[in-house]
Amino acid sequence: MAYDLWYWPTIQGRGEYVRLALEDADIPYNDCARNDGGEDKLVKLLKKPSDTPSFAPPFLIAGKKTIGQTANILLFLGEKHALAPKGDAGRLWVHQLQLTIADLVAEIHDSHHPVASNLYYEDQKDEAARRAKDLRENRLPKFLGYFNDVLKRNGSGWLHGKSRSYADLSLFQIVEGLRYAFPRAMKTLERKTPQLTKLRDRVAERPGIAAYLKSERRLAFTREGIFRHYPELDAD
Ligand SMILES: N[C@@H](CCC(=O)N[C@@H](CS)C(=O)NCC(=O)O)C(=O)O
Repeated sequence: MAYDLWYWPTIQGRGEYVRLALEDADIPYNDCARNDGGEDKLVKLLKKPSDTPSFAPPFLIAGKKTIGQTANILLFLGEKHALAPKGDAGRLWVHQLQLTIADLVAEIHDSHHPVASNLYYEDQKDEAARRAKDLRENRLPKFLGYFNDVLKRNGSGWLHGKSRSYADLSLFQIVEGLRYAFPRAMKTLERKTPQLTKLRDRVAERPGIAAYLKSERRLAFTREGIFRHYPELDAD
């Protein structure tokens, strides 16, 4: 049975963390909103009465279950498809790492939309410049340094144990996205976080991921997504 993934059709966004897990583990799925009329169907589904309504995409339909929240979807897939450790301690640790990645994703988004998601970037450029400076100088070093330390301490090249989990795949996306959005800052930051760069390379070489990245299923980074490149927000 293929899963139905529902996410906005033209951006990687938060749907990408789910796609990377599905692609890496070769799990069949329909990226439903990318079909003709799919975006309208997504909007209708979000409004449809349900016992378990999702506040926002992504959400995954798995038989009778509809599962929302990126980290929650990954928790589900991790258990079902060996994308996470089996034991409680490892499972919760990987979930904790994923929630920390979700915090980072929100901060990255807020660097170009610090005042309101509903306003254009152009309407909050001054605030964005201040917020992006803090992201580059304080928050990214703290988050990336944290993940670099976790990788170093574990010592296998993965965040936990001896094999990849969905959190490793998500961290790959973080490095890729930040390289796109903040190329100058990342040059400096990656010099201090070599474990992260190695992880990025290891994930990119995985057969399912390498094939996905070459396919048309992988959308490009754009200024519509979470990672946006505005040269004025970047610096060494
Ligand atoms: N915490 C949620 C956030 C979901 C979310 O913010 N989705 C965005 C797209 S990436 C959205 O469509 N938001 C609509 C809204 O917040 O009104 C998750 O990680 O899945």
